[in-house]
Amino acid sequence: TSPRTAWWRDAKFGMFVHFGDYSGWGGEYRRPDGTICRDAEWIRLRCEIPWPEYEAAAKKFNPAKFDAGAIVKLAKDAGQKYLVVTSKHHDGYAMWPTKVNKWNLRDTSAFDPNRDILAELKQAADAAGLKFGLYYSINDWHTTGTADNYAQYKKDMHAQLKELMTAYHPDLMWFDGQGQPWWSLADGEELQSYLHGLNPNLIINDRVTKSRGIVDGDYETPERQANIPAAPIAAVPWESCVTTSDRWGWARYDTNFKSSSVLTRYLLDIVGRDGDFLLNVGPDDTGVIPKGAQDSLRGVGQWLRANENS
Ligand code: JFZ
Repeated sequence: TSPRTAWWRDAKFGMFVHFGDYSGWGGEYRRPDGTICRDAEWIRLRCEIPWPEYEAAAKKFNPAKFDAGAIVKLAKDAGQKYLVVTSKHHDGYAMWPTKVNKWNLRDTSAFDPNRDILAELKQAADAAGLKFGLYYSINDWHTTGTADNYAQYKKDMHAQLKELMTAYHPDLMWFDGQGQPWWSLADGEELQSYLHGLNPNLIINDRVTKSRGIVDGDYETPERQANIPAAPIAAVPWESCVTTSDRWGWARYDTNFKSSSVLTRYLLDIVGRDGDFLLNVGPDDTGVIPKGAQDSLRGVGQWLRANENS
């Protein structure tokens, strides 16, 4: 196995952060007929929110209490060694001031325009000695939902990824949303070599390409469901992502937080089978990680510290 991926193989435990304009909805949409539709980061599509209404809500999104130092401290307290943060989820909204379009936290929100949460997180992660990763969705409902010009979209995607690589120097890119008819194996391979051209040490997960039954990218990210650790694929580096509650993005109804002992058992199970555990939290509409998730994470860290010498 390659020295390039050594830090990731040693890391074992990371924090996944699902945070975007969708967090502002709190997982609930009141339909015109008065009924409530519930989802989380998929709310735009699943609840069929009209784009003008969805964009108007993004203009009011103001996670003023977002505190990168507090998030990184929580990860440290939990014993986590790396972060993976959603830079752009399926709704296409960029959490950094991209120049490619205005559908981003700088240009379409009520958030302080002088702030850059990815820069804040990168700085806090560096200060704490945590590795820094970014999630990026290949599928983009805002653009490709209706687009016929996928070639232009792919160019824009490369441009956005260059912005991310240049401004935030991620150690890892975590792709998702690759299962689209317009995304080919060749597109994934081209993207992977483009990114390695920008940083030869970058670690990239398998969802950059269509699965061919062997691992593409540097490691496999199986996901059976958000609540149960995935089964490993023999002899392949792998990571299981699981969320602390039932949803990835914040939803106000989603309060069924797993206990510290359940999460510790997941960690031991995954690590015992040579995987990494990427445990998700969803900051709320103000940017704060729900207390239930915080408590569970700190409990895992307490267990780790109590048992590190035994
Ligand atoms: C994707 C996203 O759609 C979801 O919102 C979240 O970000 C999650 C981490 O990733 O969902 C998936 C992706 C892959 C599988 C299942 C859900 N899978 O391979 O089983």
